[in-house]
Order: sequence, then structure tokens, then C-alpha cells
Amino acid sequence: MQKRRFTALIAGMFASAALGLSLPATSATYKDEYKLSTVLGEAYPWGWGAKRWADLVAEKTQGRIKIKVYPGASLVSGDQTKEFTALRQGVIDIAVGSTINWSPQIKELNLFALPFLMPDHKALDALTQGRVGKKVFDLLAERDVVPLAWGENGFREVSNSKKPIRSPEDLKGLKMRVVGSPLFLATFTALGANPTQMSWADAQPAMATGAVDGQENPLAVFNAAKLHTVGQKHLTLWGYVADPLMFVVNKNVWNSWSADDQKAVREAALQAAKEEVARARAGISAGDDALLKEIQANGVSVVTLTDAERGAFRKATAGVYKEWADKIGADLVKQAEEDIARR
Ligand code: X2X
Repeated sequence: MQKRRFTALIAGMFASAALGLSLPATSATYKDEYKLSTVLGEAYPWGWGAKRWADLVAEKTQGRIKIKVYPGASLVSGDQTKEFTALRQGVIDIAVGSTINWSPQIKELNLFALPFLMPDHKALDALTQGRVGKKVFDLLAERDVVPLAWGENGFREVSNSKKPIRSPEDLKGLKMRVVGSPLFLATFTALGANPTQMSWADAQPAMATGAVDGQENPLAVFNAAKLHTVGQKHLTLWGYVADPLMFVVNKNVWNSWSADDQKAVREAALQAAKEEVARARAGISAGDDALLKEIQANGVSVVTLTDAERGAFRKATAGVYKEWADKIGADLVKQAEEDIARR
């Protein structure tokens, strides 16, 4: 009798231990490692910013929160447009993601990809740091993530292996690799190009083999990825769109942390994002053109457009702008236009 009761007790202990293991993490449970997703690695401002955030979090939480960066969108097998869904589902704990890659799930993020909406960095800041940025973060918060800071991939310049691009006519028939949302297909189709969507992982081999003629990405990406080695000899500075980055945490993960640790993670995100934006902007403007010089030294010919030339691209994409402004939400687009005008 005694023995049987003892056996039952032991069995019960094992059962609850096993049960305990399969229960979801309680608020007191921290993971050994949190998975942070990015598309680009540490050689790029984007991946550098993510690593910086992870390091600052480790420091500020005395190692209670350990974050590992998974570049190449590897947690979703490189399929960067699935990143946000995986983040909501908890497959990814934390992310530094581009508005472009998350725009298939959050249509308002297409705002930043409206052709020629933002003329300069000040315009981009007026959006991310103003009421538009707040509205977008509110939308993210409704979708199971906690948004903490705005970073930057950058103004996306167009390159190709065939010829200098100065007018929409020059783009006619060029096979262009584009990302993310159907808005990019619409823009390049309106310009007479032949756009095809693919992930960043697939884009580089496609350029190397000549399966595509060109692509569009910020100068920091062009340079770090050494796109001159995959035939990209012609680069046009047209600044037609810019993609900001968002530093976010899955809501369940966030809620599992103490208030002090949440504060530390938020402060770390703001600091890392600020430093990351500075890196994304380094060397690409009149005051500091070191990066641009490096690209040219690699044999890339760079076309800078006059206002009139830029105007021709704007005109050719005006219909796409109008159509997509309605899809994104006329009110949000109007606010963005007002805030840019007032910058
Ligand atoms: O795929 C791209 O072009 C990249 C790296 O810029 C993004 O993830 C948006």
C-alpha cells in the first residue's frame, strides 16, 4: 500500500514535469536565445543595426536577454515577404524588417514605395518621425508585434548591365528584378520595363547569369553586395522610393519580459536604429560622397538626373501613384504629402 502510493506519487511528478515542458512559456520564463530576423547581414547598415541592437540588449539586461541575428531571412528560408507572418506566428521573435517586405501583409506600408513621394531624407524623416510613422506603428501594434524604432535601408537607386538610364525610354524592355509588393511590378511596368519579382537571395545569381538586366537598391547595398561584379555597370540616382526599417518584437515575447527589461530593449532599439540610420546615409550625399566615389572607382558609371529628367519618370508613374494612393488609403497619403510639404 505504502509502496503503491509512493509509485503513484512519483508517476504523478513525472507526468506533471512532462506536462510542464509542453506548456507555453509563462510570463516568468525567458528563452535561452531569441531569434532576430533580417534580410541583410552585418556588412550592410541593416544587419549591422540588428547586431548592434542585440549587443546593446545583452549589455543593458546584463545578459538576461540574448538575441541571435539570423540574416538572409533564413528563418523563412530566404522568402523575405513571409517574414512578417512568421513574426506574428512566433516562429521569429524579433525582427528588423523593411517596409517593402512586410507590405504584402500591411498595405499601408506601400506608402513608402509610392514613386517620387519623398524627395529627400528630410521628407523620409517627416514621415517616420511624425504622425504618419505613429499611425503605421499603431497598425503594427494591432497585428501582434510591438514596434520600437525606425531604421533605414535607404533611397533605392536603379542599376543595370546594359546602358545608362536617363529617361523612361531607356528602361524599355529591360528585365528588372524587383521585390515585395505588386506596387513595384506596377511601377516598372508603367516605365516600360519587364519586371520580375524575386527574393534578394535569388537576385544576385540572376544578375550574374544575365537572367535579369537590372535591379534597384540603396547605394550602401549596391556597394556592400559588390553588384559591379555581377555586371551592374550603370547606376542612375533617381531616388524614386526609400524603404525604412522597423525594429519590432513579437507581442507574446515582449509580454514575457519584465518592465525593466522592456525598457532596456526599447532604449537599445532607439539607439541602434539612430546609429544604423547614420550608417545608411554615410557617403552618399554632396557633403560626403565617399561611398559614391568607391562605387565609381569600381568601374560603375553613375548618372545623376536633372530635375527635368526626374520629372519625366515622375510623370510616367503618376498613374501608378494615384491608383496605389487609393489602395494605401487616401487619408494617410494626404497626411504624408502635407507633412512632406511642411518639412
Ligand atoms: O531585397 C531587397 O532588395 C532588399 C535587400 O533591399 C530588401 O530586403 C528590401
